[in-house]
Amino acid sequence: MKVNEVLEDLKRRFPNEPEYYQAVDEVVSSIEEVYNQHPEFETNNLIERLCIPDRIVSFRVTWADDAGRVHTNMGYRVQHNNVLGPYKGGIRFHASVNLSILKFLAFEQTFKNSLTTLPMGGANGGSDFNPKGKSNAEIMRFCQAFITELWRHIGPDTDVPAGDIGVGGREIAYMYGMYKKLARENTGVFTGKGVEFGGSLIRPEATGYGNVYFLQEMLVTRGIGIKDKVVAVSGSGNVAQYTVEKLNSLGARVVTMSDSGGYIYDPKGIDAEKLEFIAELKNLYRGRIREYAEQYGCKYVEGARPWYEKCDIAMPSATQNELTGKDARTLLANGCFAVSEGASMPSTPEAVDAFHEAGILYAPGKAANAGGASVSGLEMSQNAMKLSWTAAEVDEKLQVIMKSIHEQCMKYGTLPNGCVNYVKGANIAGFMKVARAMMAQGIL
Ligand code: NDP
Ligand code: 2IT
Repeated sequence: MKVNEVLEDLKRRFPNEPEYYQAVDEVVSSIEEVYNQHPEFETNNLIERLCIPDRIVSFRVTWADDAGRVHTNMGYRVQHNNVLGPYKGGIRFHASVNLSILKFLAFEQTFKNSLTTLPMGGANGGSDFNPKGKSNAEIMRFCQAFITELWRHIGPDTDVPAGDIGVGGREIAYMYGMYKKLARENTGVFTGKGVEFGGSLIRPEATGYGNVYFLQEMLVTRGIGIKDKVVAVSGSGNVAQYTVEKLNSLGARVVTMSDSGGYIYDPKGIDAEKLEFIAELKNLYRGRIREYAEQYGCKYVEGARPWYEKCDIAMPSATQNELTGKDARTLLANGCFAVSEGASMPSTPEAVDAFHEAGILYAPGKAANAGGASVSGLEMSQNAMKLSWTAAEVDEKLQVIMKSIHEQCMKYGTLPNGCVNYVKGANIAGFMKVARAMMAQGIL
């Protein structure tokens, strides 16, 4: 199959999966030229094998709430590609979860993990379970029910899940506990575990910190410093919180954060103390970002995203397609000169085109948010060696990896005019490594 035929073929064979087509379209259009320079790729039908997941496991998850009512959700694991190493990627618990979303995430993870320089394949999974408003005991029972099915498909050398939306340290710990009981082994089958039982230091921070490290690398290419820059961040979960923490430590001023209800605009900046309030609000009470505006007397905009506020830099860190073409044009009109994605595929194709046309610095999630997967890879290494590195050691390795990802993007994405197309760079660099490994391992 030719590379330009694959998208139509997928649409025909797998109807109604828009996020999946969107992720595939972005990759195939950036690799087409390189792909066609390698006739052996087409002879081996590499593109079709690369776009269709190796395997999808789906199952029913039944659990009882605190009142004794019995609920059934769907559970999934999309094992996309394991040519570089064990399947590896997040687990998402959100009411919107479906196969289109998980297939896009697993596809994207394959290239992201390739970029990390570590030996990991790509996967993603989750459930349409909605964790909002659930008690701790309900979360625990759900995680246990979910793993009762999933455990037979994962393992430290086969598939290593981690967190994503709705899945943090608490959920990983419950899933890991149940896995251990069923598998009768104590191995690093999940990443993002508690530090007391094999988790890596800096893993909770890694995605947000990594995104800021990547942003810094981009800014350096234009001789721009991060100090005093005004940054709009979306989201207020794991990725957003540590993005803001790192930005603050470097002297930037973060003026927005958001959740699924709306966003806050605090022109004085969300400093360390205010961030502590958000961390408590979100991590302990599962509260709403609106409460920040009540606490600190700033603006809250219900049902909107923060892209209409003036900023120098935007770091979308909530969810897919949260930044549209119209949002992108508004950001550009307000003088925004850099966008670095903490979330997975947060900008729509129209927004990405607008950033590219304007020639601003724009980093796609699969490069900029690869810090989380990278430290997950480092957690796997520590577990395999049965030792643990200090926070400083892990942070240093994370910085080296983010620098290397930036270099790979420059290598494959530098345009004749000297600008870097980070989408093209990340996709080609990620793809070439996977393609070479697939060619070497034969037709499978
Ligand atoms: P969390 O669950 O910790 O936080 C998610 C945040 O995004 C919350 O503020 C949530 O609001 C908001 N959000 C979720 N869905 C929507 C929606 N449909 N519309 C508006 N807001 C929404 O997740 P993470 O921080 O871990 O993940 C955020 C993004 O980062 C995802 O795209 C994920 O794939 C990506 N990512 C995460 C990594 C990790 O290590 N955790 C690694 C790499 C990428 P609310 O509280 O109202 O639900
Ligand atoms: O999207 C992602 O990279 C993640 N949710 C984390 C994956 C991982 O294996 O740490």
